[in-house]
Amino acid sequence: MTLPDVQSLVESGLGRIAAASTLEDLAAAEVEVLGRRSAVVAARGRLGQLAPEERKEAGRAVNEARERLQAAVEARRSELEEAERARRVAAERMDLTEVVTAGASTRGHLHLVTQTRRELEDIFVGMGYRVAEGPEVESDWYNFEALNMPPGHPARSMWDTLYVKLGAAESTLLRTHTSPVQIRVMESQPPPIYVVMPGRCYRRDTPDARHLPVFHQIEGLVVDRGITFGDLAGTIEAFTGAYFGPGIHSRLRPSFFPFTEPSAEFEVTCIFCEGAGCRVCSQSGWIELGGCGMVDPNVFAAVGVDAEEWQGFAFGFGIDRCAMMRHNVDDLRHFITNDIRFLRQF
Ligand code: 2NL
Repeated sequence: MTLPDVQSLVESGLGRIAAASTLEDLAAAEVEVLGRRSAVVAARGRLGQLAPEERKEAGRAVNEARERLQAAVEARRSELEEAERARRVAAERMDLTEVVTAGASTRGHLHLVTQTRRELEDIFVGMGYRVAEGPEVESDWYNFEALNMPPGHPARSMWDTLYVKLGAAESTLLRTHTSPVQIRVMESQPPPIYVVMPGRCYRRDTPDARHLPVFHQIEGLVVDRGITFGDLAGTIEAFTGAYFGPGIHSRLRPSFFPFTEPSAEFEVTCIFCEGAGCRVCSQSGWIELGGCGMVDPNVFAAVGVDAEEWQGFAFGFGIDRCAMMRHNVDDLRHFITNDIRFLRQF
């Protein structure tokens, strides 16, 4: 055995190791290059045939060859392990952007009542109104007194109020309508005012298909010079067509509210029979949606608006009720049951 023999043995071994492209192939290469039947092991076996003076140097050369090959195997193994790890990380990488944008089904969507509220806001914003919000826990002043209902006024019994245990008895309550926000708006800015206030309201009620102790209302308020009942009727008609569609109209019928004078209920064409008469509208062709009227001078007095200079109208109706009518929902309680099969439809 000559030193060049050992040299070529190392070179071919290194070539085989470098050619291994997977960990399994490297394991096979290791057996071929360093295993019991390998050229290095055979060379070591032949050392005994050498003359003693040659044996020492040849032995060292064979040992070095074995060590170089062993080191090459280890180096290649860590290279392949690193590549393998990188490949696995890439393959198992969780692409969160993909999950988020995969489609509406995984992301969820706004509740029908919220969608309806936003659509109603958009309609009024399109007519030049601003949107205002206010607290859901209110004082007696904002919920009743400033709205022309002094303590003990019989009109207060129109609302079965939920009171909060805070301060003097019955001084703090969950607002029964969004009208307190209108009072706050009139207190905070001078006319002209064109504003709608959507929000959650509370009344003591036993839940059934048409009543819940928590519901959503949107009210509108206009205060300007020369505002007439005709402006009110036109506004209601414009809103009705915009929300329910061009075939749906509105009409006003005399009514009473403590904060408006004169007052009216407003009805819209029955969207189920389009006015022909059906079970839902009791054959009348109309469905009541809300109330409205000209702002009572006593309300203007409570907030310091001069009723000789400024006139105004206000209206209010249920957001939940609009959603029920437009989407043919037969029970208010669906809105709070949170059954995913119901929610997914909208
Ligand atoms: C209904 C009736 C209505 C108002 C709300 C109002 C507010 C102020 C002054 C005058 Cl500050 N009026 N709001 C007026 C008439 C009717 O709501 O049935 N809502 C569901």
